[in-house]
Amino acid sequence: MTVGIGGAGCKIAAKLDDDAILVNVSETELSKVPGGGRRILAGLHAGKGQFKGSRKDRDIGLDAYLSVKRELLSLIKGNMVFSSTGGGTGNGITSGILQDLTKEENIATEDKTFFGLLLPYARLESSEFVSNTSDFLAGPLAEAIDSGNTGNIVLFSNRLKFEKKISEERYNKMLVESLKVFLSIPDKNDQFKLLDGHIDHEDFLLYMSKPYFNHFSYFHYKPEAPFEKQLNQNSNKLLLETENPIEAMFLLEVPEKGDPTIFYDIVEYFTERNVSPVYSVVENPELKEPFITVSLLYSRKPAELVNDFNKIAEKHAQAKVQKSLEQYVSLEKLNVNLADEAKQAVKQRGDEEEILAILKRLGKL
Ligand SMILES: Nc1nc2c(ncn2[C@@H]2O[C@H](COP(=O)(O)OP(=O)(O)OP(=O)(O)O)[C@@H](O)[C@H]2O)c(=O)[nH]1
Ligand SMILES: [Mg+2]
Repeated sequence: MTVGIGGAGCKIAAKLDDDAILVNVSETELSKVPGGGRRILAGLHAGKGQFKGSRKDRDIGLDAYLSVKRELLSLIKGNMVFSSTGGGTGNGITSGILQDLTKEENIATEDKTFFGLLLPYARLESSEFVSNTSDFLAGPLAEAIDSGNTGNIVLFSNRLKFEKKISEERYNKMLVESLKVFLSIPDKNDQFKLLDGHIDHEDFLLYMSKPYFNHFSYFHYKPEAPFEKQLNQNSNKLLLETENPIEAMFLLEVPEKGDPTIFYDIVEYFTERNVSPVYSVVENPELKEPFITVSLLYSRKPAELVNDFNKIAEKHAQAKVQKSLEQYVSLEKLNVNLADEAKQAVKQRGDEEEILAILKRLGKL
């Protein structure tokens, strides 16, 4: 089951799962989400009618969390939660969940929660979204990861959406389709003939229950070319960039009568990096060439993650400062232009000597 929180979280969860539970503080926003299942309206203390969102204020989201805390904490167990990190509602309610998970003693593997978080593109999105995200990564998320009480965390990014000017609807579809490729690993193991290794539902669940960042990608695998190069070239552009993996999983699908031994090079690639991958090789008769789905778990320390994120945000701020500096510089340029003007004026009066004197005074000669 899937839980969507706030604007972005609800839209994405509803696309992934017809039974998704959708949570928001705004009745208007909730009723507009197409698809999905039950709606939960989180209550606001100060609310006089709840038709507005949290207006990017994470404290309002956190306040609303209190009204749904008990219900949500049991709903998210063993399930997937989607939220943006920039919006007030998504950020606030998800922060509340993470803070409560952090306090729990010991959460069983099958009860761990998977988080799909949508990060703003710092270069182009509003500064409130960016600072909410920094606070979220540095605070509730960092603490929850340290407590070991979350499952995998996937960091989706809106970078590609803005850079390639993709519509929200289409981008959400891309995010969901991409995640579905990763989530289909255990079903494909059931469905297709197994040639080597095996990932069953329990292995998959165990993998998903680890409190690390999950970066997954998929591509047609060419056995004659180095795996490392192909992995780098095909990194998933919908996700935040990855770090060195500490664990890995891959599913290799080969065509009928395909060579079932081409996976050894991939295992070797990982073992050279001290990672022993969980893997399986299956025969997919619909394929013409091998196809690989690979997931890397990495443990970017939250502080470093925040640093990365802040660096992008800082660059953005610097660009702004640079712009205003340029405006200032153009004032100076105006002085130079004034010199030209003076030159022009004197020229009109026909006094060449005077021109030289003026230019000298302006430091031009
Ligand atoms: N990819 C994508 N990003 C979205 C979508 N809706 C919002 N966002 C992003 O999510 C962030 C804003 O968060 P929302 O989820 O809209 O906000 P919210 O949680 O409803 O919080 P408030 O509206 O402030 O109450 C920004 O970074 C937006 O670019 C969406 O449908 N798809
Ligand atoms: Mg909203």
